[in-house]
Amino acid sequence: MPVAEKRTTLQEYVTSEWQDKPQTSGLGAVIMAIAEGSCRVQALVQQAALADVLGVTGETNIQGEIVERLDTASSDIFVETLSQSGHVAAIGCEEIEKPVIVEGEVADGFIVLMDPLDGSSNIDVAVSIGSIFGIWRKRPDETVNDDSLLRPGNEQVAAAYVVYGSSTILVLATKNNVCGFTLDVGSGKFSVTHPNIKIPADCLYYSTNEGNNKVLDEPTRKAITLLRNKYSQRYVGSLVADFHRNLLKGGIFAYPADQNRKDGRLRLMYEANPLGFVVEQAGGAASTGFQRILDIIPKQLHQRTPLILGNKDVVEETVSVISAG
Ligand code: AHM
Ligand code: MG
Repeated sequence: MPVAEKRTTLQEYVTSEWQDKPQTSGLGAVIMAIAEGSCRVQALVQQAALADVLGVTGETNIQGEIVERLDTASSDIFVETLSQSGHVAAIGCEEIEKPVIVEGEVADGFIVLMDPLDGSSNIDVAVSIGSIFGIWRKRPDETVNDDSLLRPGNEQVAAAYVVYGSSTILVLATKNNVCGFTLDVGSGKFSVTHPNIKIPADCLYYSTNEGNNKVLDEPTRKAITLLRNKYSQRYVGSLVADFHRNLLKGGIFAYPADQNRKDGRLRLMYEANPLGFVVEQAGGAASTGFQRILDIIPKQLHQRTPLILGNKDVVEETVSVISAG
């Protein structure tokens, strides 16, 4: 019997979690749209060059970064599945300059912010990549416009990410509950494999781009040195994969501000906020070095932020060194 048949499927999970709960009505459909999209994206990731999806499009995105063909394909797939879910009012996406306002908006709609393909530099070299989603409930009676997407991370109702690695795993976080589901490629179904994820008490790893050491300010360099002296280094260069390992094994990820990146490297709305939400629900913490990520009042859809997240005690210690100035 295929393994997936013996376990609770994602569909069963969302049905049992949220049916009869008006405040989360429709959220299950949004999650299943993410699952359907990620199933399609993982098929492209697996086929890679065979599906003719590797290489660059020749365009740069709103961040001025080179767009890989798989970035565009993933963005198109998730915009399609989320728009067709019937419960998404607007989508903000790393690859699309302006928000996608979904026609035929429904009253109980959600707003989804996404990085459809995280880890672009690893696409062509068969290293783990992923997708990241933050989910906000549309305000009652709100007519959605571009500004409707600029909500702080602490208003998220759920967040999810998918890692396309040696297996494909979807991690879903709602208030106080983080659950991991593994894809059975044969049936196309995700089933529970990692219930009730809590970040382990002991931090094993630190993940940072050591090549940036020379452009760090003195307090930040000191904070990274403390991490280097205590923990093993692991750095994939795909945020979602580095984050997932640290969540399951115990660890801290740091992409702080530096001389070349005064606002940091990573994006607030569809990288830092969703993963900040996940890590907090799993008992960890997420900070800029000076402020809780989820409390940032956003000004722009594509704004960047320094990001330090993982084990709460280690994040707090790191932040205290950085902010001591
Ligand atoms: P992407 O969303 O375009 O893939 O860029 C974000 C990625 C993260 O996944 C990763 O943590 C970071 O960029 C790596 O940056 P660097 O190569 O500077 O270490
Ligand atoms: Mg990314």
